[in-house]
Amino acid sequence: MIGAAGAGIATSFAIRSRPAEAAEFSYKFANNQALTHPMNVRAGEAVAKIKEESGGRVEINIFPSSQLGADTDMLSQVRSGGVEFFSLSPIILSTLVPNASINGVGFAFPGYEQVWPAMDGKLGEYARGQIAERGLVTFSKIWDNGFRQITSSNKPIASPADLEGFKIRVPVSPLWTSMFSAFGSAPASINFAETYTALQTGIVDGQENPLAILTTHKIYEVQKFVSMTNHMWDGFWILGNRRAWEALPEDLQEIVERNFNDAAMLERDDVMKLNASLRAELEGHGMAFNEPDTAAFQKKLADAGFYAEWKGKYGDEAWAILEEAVGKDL
Ligand code: X2X
Repeated sequence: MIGAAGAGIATSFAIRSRPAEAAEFSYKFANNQALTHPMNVRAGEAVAKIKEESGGRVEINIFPSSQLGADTDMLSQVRSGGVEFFSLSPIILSTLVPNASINGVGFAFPGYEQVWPAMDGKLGEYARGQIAERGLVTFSKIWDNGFRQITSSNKPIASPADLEGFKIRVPVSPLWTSMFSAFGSAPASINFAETYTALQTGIVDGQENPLAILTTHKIYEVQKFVSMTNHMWDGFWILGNRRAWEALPEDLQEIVERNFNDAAMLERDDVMKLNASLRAELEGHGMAFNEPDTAAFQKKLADAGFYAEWKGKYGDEAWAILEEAVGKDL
């Protein structure tokens, strides 16, 4: 009797937990961006294709806007398997993979002409090697976040002196804190999930992000000035939990990886166009733009010992790959 009842319970449990229409692999993809950001638009297309091409075997559900948690929590979750995929700035990823942040060195990249050959070439390969050593999976094509610009609620940033004592939100990463400390600012490490509120309540007076995010995240509602400093280039690696990745048979891995990489290429194009064209739209929302002389900012960092310090931290090998990628001595 007990055996029969037990079997009955096991059967009904099995039926309930695996309905006929459920995908064989049902994975979550968490990220910090709004649904309207090209990252989620293109990722949405990619997961639809993955479902179709896999004959319904792989279903990836996107959780945007830090719905499942802020970046630093999600980084732990993707390591433990709480989420299977998570996209993260390489600069924040450096809290786990120190040298992953090297693309973010202040004023290293002159423009996109240097970014993509570097990230699709040696510098990206170097970063992916470091990520793999820490047990996470990532795809070969990094997604674009963009060149970062400083915004403020109370003044335009026209010269390095304007950054002295400036209360600025920075993402959680030693490189960001170090860079704004070198400017003499008062950087506060705050996850993106709490950034809008921190600006709204005046915990900080400024933040820095690419123009696409100023629009999709409605930062224009809580900031007035945009200073086009282009101080660092930032992207998003899609990170995967290794066990979840290895559970996929090779043919399904191929479908997932190819579609995410194809989507990355489309997303790069979307973001570049947005970052080049959004000024008028943001002015329409009341933002005021200025274009500071960035050479003065770079000199300030050099004088403060920022480059020497980070060359020491990353080591000569990584630094040489960076200098070759950006085509200049830093
Ligand atoms: O946190 C930020 O500012 C963001 C959205 O740009 C990153 O993910 C680094």
